[in-house]
Amino acid sequence: MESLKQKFAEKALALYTELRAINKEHGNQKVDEVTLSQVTGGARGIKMMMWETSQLDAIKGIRFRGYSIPEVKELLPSGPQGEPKPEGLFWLMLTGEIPTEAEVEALTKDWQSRSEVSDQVFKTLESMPADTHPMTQFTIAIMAMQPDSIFDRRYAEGMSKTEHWDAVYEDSMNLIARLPRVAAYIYRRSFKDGDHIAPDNSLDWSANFAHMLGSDDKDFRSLMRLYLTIHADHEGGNASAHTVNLVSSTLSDPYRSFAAGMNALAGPLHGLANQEVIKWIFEMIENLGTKTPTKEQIQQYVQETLDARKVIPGYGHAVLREPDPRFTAQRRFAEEYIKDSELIETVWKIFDVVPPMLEALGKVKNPWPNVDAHSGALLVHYGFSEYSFYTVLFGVSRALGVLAAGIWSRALGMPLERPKSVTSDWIKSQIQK
Ligand code: NMX
Ligand code: MLT
Repeated sequence: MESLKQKFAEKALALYTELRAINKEHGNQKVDEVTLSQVTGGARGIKMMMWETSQLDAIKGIRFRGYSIPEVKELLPSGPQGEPKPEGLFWLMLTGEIPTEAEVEALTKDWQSRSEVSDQVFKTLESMPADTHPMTQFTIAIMAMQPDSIFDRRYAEGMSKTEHWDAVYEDSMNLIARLPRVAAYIYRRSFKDGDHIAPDNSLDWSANFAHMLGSDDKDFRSLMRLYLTIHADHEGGNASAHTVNLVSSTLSDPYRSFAAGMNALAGPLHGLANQEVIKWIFEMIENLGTKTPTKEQIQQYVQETLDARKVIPGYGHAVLREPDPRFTAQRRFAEEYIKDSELIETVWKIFDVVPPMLEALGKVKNPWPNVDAHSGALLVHYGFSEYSFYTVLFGVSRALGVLAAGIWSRALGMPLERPKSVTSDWIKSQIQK
């Protein structure tokens, strides 16, 4: 057994035993109270699931096994320019430990050895019109890989419950290893006339992805390392993660559960917001007739969007109540690596203009930018302006968190997820009481 799997097995078995004891002794302890407006308001804040890989704080933002984004950047093994490698984050999410350079190197090699994508997947993609939305192509390609599921085969052969996590681990590792190739293939067939670029297996996961997309620029490789790290996980309640968790709790295999989660990510209030942001900015620039709009001009355009009863994409969050540290990490990257980008300057001006305007509406709980407010402008800077592809990039990264969490869920023997629903009559009957 390779060292990551071995390490995980030891930690997971210990936690499984500990949690059973905790549940036995304290299972009836109350951890939450639910109000009517939470029931009718999208279940905000209700504690109803376990998610080992990360936890979100409304003010401080995301913590991956306790580590903030600046700490992750500081501590995880990194590429040549100091941006963290997502391989290291995956290791951290599975073990709770910061890996060594050698451990990350070994994980890169493991993924390289699993990265071959079968021709059947490419044939499936080729059967779709090239202008099919990249997120639709992405979920169909994931499902086209499903016949490779080790979990599915071993379940049919009668594997015992104690082996579930092992089969999910194998599927998850294979899936993560193959996603960059699949995503790059979708990008090149959609936007580069099918002029595909073969993988370079001497590169780490992110740099190889950048290479297959069409860039060997060292700064873009660094951006990909950062991007694929910071989008990986945002605790379990977000729509894509929660979907994966729900579907995998039925013992549907990692391919099926991940594809389901990607359909949630493809919604404009969730991951698709990254394409909506840049589309909105491009439309604003065209509408105003300038690539360097003033704050007053931006203010006027924001007002028009709000008057049309549309949301300002990239702003607001269901949990966060301060600027998203993932926005700040991308801003820090832009300040360090990019000089004189009119588009990035515009993103920063929008950051000055939008929050007070949303605050003035009196109903928006969080007026601050989220992760999606910045990512598009960075990608455009490096030549990737085809924004309908952006959510696929988010999805490749999100695989790390949701699949790591899925391995944890099976190792801890989490049961079928099945919360309670109520009717409006039931709600009325409660009020009359
Ligand atoms: N622009 C305009 N109105 C907004 C915005 C915004 N950016 N954010 C919230 N509101 C409105 C919201 O539509 C609601 O209006 P109404 O009562 O008329 O229906 C009101 O403010 C209260 O909403 P909140 O409780 O503040 O937000 P909620 O938790 O329901 O939704 C989002 C969170 C993220 C869905 C919401 O802020 C939004 O639609 N933002 C824009 C889309 C976006 O950037 N999504 C990406 C989230 C991050 N991700 O990658 O997933
Ligand atoms: C995410 O990364 O999943 C988004 O910020 C949405 C969320 O956390 O609800």
